Amino acid sequence: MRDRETRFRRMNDLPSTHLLGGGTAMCAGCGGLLAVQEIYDVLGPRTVFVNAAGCMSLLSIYPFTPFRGSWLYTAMACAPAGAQGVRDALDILLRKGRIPPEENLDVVTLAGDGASYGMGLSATSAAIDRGLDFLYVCYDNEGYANTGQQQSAATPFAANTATTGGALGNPLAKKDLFGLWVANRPIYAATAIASEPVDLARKVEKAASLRGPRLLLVLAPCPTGWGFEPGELVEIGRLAVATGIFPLMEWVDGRLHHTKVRRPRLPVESYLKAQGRFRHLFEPARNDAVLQEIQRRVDAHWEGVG
Ligand SMILES: Cc1ncc(C[n+]2csc(CCOP(=O)(O)OP(=O)(O)O)c2C)c(N)n1
Ligand code: SF4
Ligand SMILES: [Mg+2]
Repeated sequence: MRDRETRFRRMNDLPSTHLLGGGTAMCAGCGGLLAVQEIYDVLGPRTVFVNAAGCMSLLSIYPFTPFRGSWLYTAMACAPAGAQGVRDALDILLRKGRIPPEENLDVVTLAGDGASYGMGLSATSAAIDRGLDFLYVCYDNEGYANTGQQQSAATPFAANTATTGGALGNPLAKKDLFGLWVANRPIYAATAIASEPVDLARKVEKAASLRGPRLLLVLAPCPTGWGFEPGELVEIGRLAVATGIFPLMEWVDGRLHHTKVRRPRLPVESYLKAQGRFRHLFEPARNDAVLQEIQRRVDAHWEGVG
């Protein structure tokens, strides 16, 4: 097995086709893929995925998909508009009696953070405004992973990506997509992660029981882009929750809840130092100022959480 440093460096040098080698499209230990599997286990085959271009698009190579349900591939910016078209078509077919009610499908947008936090945001906002009946699943691997992990609006402060390097890494804060959705007062919004499968399954069940715009924002640890071994996927996910850097939350009935409150929280450092993208904060010398700033931001979120 290659050591982490070599693999992380090599990842940043690879062209966009790096995921297609070796006869398999996806990387081992992909947190996004595990989340999609867990979500699909709950939703079942009466689902149509409307997928914005990204790593998950590699799951489906026309005319095949690994799902029993349906799959529609769209450009990065327009998956919610594609979801509207599919929903409208299904509604018309149902109204005209061309398909029986039992052939109705749940419409699920599946998009990465690059699409969701950036170029697809206006299509998302319009879909929420129209009250579109869809579940939006954002698998957030905190970068444009499919093209070599360039920085996105979801990249955390201080992380290194293919386009943010040096002693500090990304100087910007991660955009609050969950907060943007909540500000639009959707029927449902939640954060989740595959390494907390019971929490995730309950949220998918809840979301599936509701109608209207619904968000499931899933943190998707990415060994290739974040610089950890595939076998560490679940541990990285658990650390994200145990340190509080990724809060598990739910917005339902107009109220915000934290679904897992860990006391005491682990220092955020234990999550950061397990990943190549933060190595510059520890080597060749510790950057205490940045480490304390990251911890301060995490603590600020949890202040007053009961
Ligand atoms: C308008 C546009 N720009 C660039 C691309 C090339 N592209 C394909 S996938 C991708 C990365 C998407 O990032 P994200 O949405 O986070 O999904 P991930 O790759 O991380 O799964 C990019 C930049 C594209 N398909 N469309
Ligand atoms: S680059 Fe990351 S998100 Fe994309 S398939 Fe590999 S592990 Fe998954
Ligand atoms: Mg991404």
